Amino acid sequence: MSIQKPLTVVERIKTASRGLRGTLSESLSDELTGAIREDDQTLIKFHGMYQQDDRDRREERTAKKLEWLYSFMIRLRLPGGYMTAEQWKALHHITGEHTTGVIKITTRQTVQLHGILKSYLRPTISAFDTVALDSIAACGDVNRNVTCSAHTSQSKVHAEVFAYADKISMMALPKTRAYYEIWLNDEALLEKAVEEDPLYQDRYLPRKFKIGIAIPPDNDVDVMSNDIGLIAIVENDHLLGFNIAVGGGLGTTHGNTSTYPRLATVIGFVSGEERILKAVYEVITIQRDYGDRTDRRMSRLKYTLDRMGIDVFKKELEHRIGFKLEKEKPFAFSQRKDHFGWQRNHEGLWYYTAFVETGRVTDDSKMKLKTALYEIAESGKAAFRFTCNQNIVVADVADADKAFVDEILQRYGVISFTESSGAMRRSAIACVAFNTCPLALAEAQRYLPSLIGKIEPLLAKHGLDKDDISIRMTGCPNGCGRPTMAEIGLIGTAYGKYNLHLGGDRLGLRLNQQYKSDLDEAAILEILDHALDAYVKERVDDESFGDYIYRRGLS
Ligand code: SRM
Ligand code: SF4
Repeated sequence: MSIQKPLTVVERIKTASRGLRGTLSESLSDELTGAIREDDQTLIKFHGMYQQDDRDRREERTAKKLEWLYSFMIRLRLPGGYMTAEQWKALHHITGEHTTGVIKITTRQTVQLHGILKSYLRPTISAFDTVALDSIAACGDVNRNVTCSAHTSQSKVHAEVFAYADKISMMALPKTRAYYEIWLNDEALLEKAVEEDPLYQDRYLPRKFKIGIAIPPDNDVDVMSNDIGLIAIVENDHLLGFNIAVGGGLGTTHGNTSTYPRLATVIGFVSGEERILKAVYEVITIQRDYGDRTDRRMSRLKYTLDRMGIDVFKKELEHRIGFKLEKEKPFAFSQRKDHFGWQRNHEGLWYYTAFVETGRVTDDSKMKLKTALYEIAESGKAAFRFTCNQNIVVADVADADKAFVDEILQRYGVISFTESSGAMRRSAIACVAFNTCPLALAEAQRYLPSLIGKIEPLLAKHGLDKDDISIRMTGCPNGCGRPTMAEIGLIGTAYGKYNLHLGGDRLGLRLNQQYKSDLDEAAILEILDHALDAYVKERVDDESFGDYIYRRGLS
C-alpha cells in the first residue's frame, strides 16, 4: 500500500484563506511589528506583494536586538507591459513617496517598488487604483503577468496579439474580491459565502504559472521559459493563430538533482479567439488537477508534463477543450534582443527603446532617466512599454512630437547612455538579489555591471566588443534573470561565488550547461578570457559564442 504524502503547508493556507483574505486585515492593523503574520506572508503574494527585509542591515539589527527592518515589495500586474502617460506620472509620484525611489523593471515586463513600510501599503495600492493599476495576482500560485513581445514596430499585428495578453490575464484572474476589500476598503464580505472560482476553486494552482506571447521573428519574451508559450503565426500581416508550447520553467535547487530547467514543448496550433482562450484555460486546469501539491520544488507544470508524458498531456487537453489541436505551424526566431534607438511602426508612430541597466529607473551620474521619463509623461506625448530584457520603450510618439521627445532624451543623457553602452552590457540581464531578495545567495544587479566592466577589456582584446554575447546573472538558481538561457550564465552559490554556465543560444531555444562551479571573479575572468580567445580562433563563419561552445562541447 502506498503512503500518501501530505500536502504542503501552503496548500493548507490557501484553502483556509476564505478567498485569499486570511487575517491580512488584522496583520495590517498590528502596530507592534513591521511584519505580518506568517500565513499572511503567503497570502499577500496573491495580492502582488512580498514581505522582505533589508538584508544589508540584518546583522546590525540582530546585534541591537531589534526586529529586522521589514518592508514590502509591490509588483504591478501589467499584461504586455504597457503604461499610459497618466499612469507613468502616478507611478513616478508613488515611487517618490514611500519606496526606495527606484522603479525596477522586471524580466516579466512589469515594475516593482521596494521598501514600502506596512502602514503605507494601503495608501500605495489606493494611489495605483486611481489610475487603474493593480497588483492582483502579480505573484502567488496563480497565473502571473502575461508577457507579450514589446516591439510594436516589428509587426502589423502587434495590437491584435497584445490584446490577447490582456484577455488571458483577465480570464485567469482570481474571482475573489479580497483585494478590493483589504486594500481599497470595499465593503467586507464578513459572514457571506466566499466567491465561487471555477478556475482556481479554493486551492488555487499548485505553484506559480506563467504565460508569454512571442511574435516571430522576435523572441524578446523568451517564450519557451513559460508554462505556456504562445507563438503568433502571422501570414501576410494577418494573425492566423498561435502555436502553443507548454512546460517551460527555469528554477532549480542547488544539490537537488530532481529539479531542472526546461524549455517549453510545442504541442500544436490553435486558431480562433474562443478556441485559443479555451486551450490556455484548460492547460491551467490540467496543472490545477494534476500538479504536485506535496512538494513545491516539483510542482511546476514542467514536472507535471514530464510525469504525464507529452502524449497523455495532449490527449487530456484535447478531451477538456473538445477539439483537436492542429499540427504546429513553422516559425523562426531571428533575435531576442531589444531594438535600441528610434524605430517607426507601420502607422508612422515612433518608438525609442532606451537601455536601462539592470532595469533600475533612477537618476544617477550616468543619466537622469527618471526625470526624463517623467518630463515626457507630463507632456502626454508618449506612452511606455517595458521589455522582458528590463528596458523601456518610449512608445506611440507622433511624427510631430518626435523632436520634442528626442530633445528630452538627449538633454538627460538617455540617448548618449544607450548609444555608448557596449553590446554585451546592453543585452545583459541581472536579477534583483541583494539586498531585498530573501533567497539570494550572491549579488546580481549590484555586481553584474562592474563585472561586465572587467569583461569589456577582454572583449576588446579579442576584437569582440561589438558582439552582443548574452550574459545573465542571478543570485541563486531560481532563474529570475533566465541565466540558463544565456550564452554565459552566472548563478550565485555563495557570497562572491557563481556557477558558470556556457553554450546557450541567442534566440532562447537552447539551454546552456554548467561548466564550472563556485567560481570567484578572478576565475570567471580567466575562463572567459581563454574561451573568448578560442572562439575567435576557431569559430566558423558567423557562429555565435554560445553556438561555438555548444559545437565544441565543454571541456
Ligand atoms: Fe523570480 C522568486 C524576483 C522573474 C523564478 N523572484 C522570486 C522572489 C519573489 C523571491 C521570493 O520568492 O521571495 C524575487 C523577489 C526579489 C526582489 O527583491 O524583488 C524574484 N523574479 C524576480 C524578478 C523581479 C527578477 C528581476 O530582476 O526582474 C522577476 C519578476 C517577474 C515578474 O514581473 O513577474 C522574476 N522569476 C522570474 C523568472 C523569469 C521569467 O519568468 O521570465 C523566473 C524563471 C522562470 C520560471 O518561473 O521558471 C523566476 N522566482 C523564480 C523562482 C523559481 C521558481 C521555480 O519554479 O522553481 C522563485 C522562487 C520560488 O518561486 O520559490 C522566484
Ligand atoms: Fe532572488 Fe534568486 Fe530570483 Fe535572484 S534568482 S531575484 S536571488 S530568487
